[in-house]
Amino acid sequence: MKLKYLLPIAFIALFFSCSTDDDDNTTIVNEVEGLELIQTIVNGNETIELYNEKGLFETGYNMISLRIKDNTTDSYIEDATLSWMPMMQMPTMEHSSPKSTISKALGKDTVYEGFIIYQMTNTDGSGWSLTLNYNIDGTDYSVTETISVMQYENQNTATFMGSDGTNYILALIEPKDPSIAVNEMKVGLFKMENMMTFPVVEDYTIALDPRMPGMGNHTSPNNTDLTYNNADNFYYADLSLTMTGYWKLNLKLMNTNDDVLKGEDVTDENEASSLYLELEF
Ligand SMILES: [Cu+2]
Repeated sequence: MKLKYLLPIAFIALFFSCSTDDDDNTTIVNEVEGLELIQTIVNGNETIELYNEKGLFETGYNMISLRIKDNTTDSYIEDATLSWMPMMQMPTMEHSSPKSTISKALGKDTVYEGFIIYQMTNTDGSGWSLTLNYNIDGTDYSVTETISVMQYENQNTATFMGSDGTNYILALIEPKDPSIAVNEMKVGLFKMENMMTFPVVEDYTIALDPRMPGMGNHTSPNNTDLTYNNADNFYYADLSLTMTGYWKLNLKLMNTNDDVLKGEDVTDENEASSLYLELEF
């Protein structure tokens, strides 16, 4: 065959293969793109997939995305309702942790999301289990599975008893990617009502004094204290980081009467507060 006959055939073949690819791409949207699978939990006819950015649970704040697959149809459930209960088994007792409700991720059809704050773990990552309760078309399901929670390298969570006798959990949420700038700092503050219940603490104030212990304990200008935002139930501040390295974020927790519940001022004699979070970048 001559080239002038071959070329049109090649073009037609190219055209059809391209258009077929385009059709596939528009119908199959990957709703968990950019996320890493942590674990799958098989429960009868459903498989629950757990995702986050790192693909593993760590101590501190974990934003988690979930999908439920119908194993019969191999499709993802779009109208389930879900709740969860993380549980840590300790030698003498068991306890849960601060967590959010689970809701449909914004703009997604098959992805649900929420957060869990693991306040501690065993050195080998053991100790935790996760119970998932979900409802599909009026039927309730429940499954409990062992999960691994690894220890994060810095103190991104503080568990402490305040001078009011209440146990609190404070967790750093942002900055996730700190830079030499005034960063938005975001933390969650919860109280331990009992072993299972950790409600948000509202309207307290957390004084912020970031320091670099490795460099004469210098601070930085233009920081603000953490204040409560009732729109999302987290605390926000301006965190000024003037150089890379290890920062100790010294904190002082005050209740609505301005009573100090935990933490001390950093002075020449006192190089750090007993309440702090750590950051390294
Ligand atoms: Cu524990």
